[in-house]
Amino acid sequence: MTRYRPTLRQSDVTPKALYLNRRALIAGATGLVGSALLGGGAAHAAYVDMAGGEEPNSFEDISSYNNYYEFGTGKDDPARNAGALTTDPWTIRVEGLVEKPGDYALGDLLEGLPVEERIYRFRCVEAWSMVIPWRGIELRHILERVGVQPSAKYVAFETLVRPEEMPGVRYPVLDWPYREGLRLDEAMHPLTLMATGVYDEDLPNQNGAPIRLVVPWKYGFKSIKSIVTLRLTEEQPKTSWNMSQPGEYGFYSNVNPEVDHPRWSQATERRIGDGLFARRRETLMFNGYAEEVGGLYAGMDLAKNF
Ligand SMILES: Nc1nc2c(c(=O)[nH]1)N[C@H]1C(S)=C(S)[C@@H](COP(=O)(O)O)O[C@H]1N2
Ligand SMILES: [Mo]
Repeated sequence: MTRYRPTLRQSDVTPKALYLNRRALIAGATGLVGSALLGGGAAHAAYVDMAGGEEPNSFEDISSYNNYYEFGTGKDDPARNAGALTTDPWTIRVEGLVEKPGDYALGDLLEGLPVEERIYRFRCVEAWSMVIPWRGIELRHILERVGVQPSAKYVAFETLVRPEEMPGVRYPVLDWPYREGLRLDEAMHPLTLMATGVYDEDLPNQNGAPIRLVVPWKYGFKSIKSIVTLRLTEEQPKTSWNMSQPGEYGFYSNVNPEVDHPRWSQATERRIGDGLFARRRETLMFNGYAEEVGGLYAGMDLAKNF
């Protein structure tokens, strides 16, 4: 397939050497040396910083500490096992309440849509976090392209299930395929990305290549990877974690320091890459995006609709 690339190449606008340098330094020496020399604004000039100036995690952190149960439940399983996944060609089935349903080659579905480069906070429900520079397309542009019918109220997403290449799906840890869903207004929000890259690389397989959802104000599990189905529905779709443990994982799953998980607090988080003895960080309402997305939930009881 056509590798999905911005018209303006990263190398034209970003000092790519800095990225490579930074990564080499971090790999070769200590993280401290790398980030002290090359962290901060200059190296991320092409990205819109939507993480309040916080230092992005290294490419190594982002691509080596993952959750992707199709490749195993350990944090290092995806990096070890996902390399074998074939991500080209890639087809996305668009179905349900849409004007133009069909099986779309990924390149055709994305062709010509504006490419965004944004640094977002990412907060996992297990109370760790990262700051990640994503490349992607706003989901709303994809939905506009396929045409949403007026009766549609939700978007359902499904991940590929390919047992030959995904050792984890042989085990019933979740009811495969991995499923997620958004209310239509959440899906249409400009912060909601379909990511195709991190830093100036195509998405590593362990991060959900060739395309995954990113919803920065929700817990990480909403950001479903390696998407093969988009379905517009009238009913609220089933989601994997809610099906598996409904008392622990709701449909909304908005980051909320005031609503604890039944088994642990959500008030603070551990930033991946901080030293073992570093202070935990305060978790922010809607992961710091309250100003942008708070209005979507006006009048809702967020302790009930967790
Ligand atoms: N298909 C699929 N998508 C998934 C998961 C998964 O197990 N399978 N894990 C989720 C969870 S719990 C998190 S925290 C994020 C992790 O994304 P990252 O590995 O890119 O940081 O992916 C989410 N998307
Ligand atoms: Mo997660």
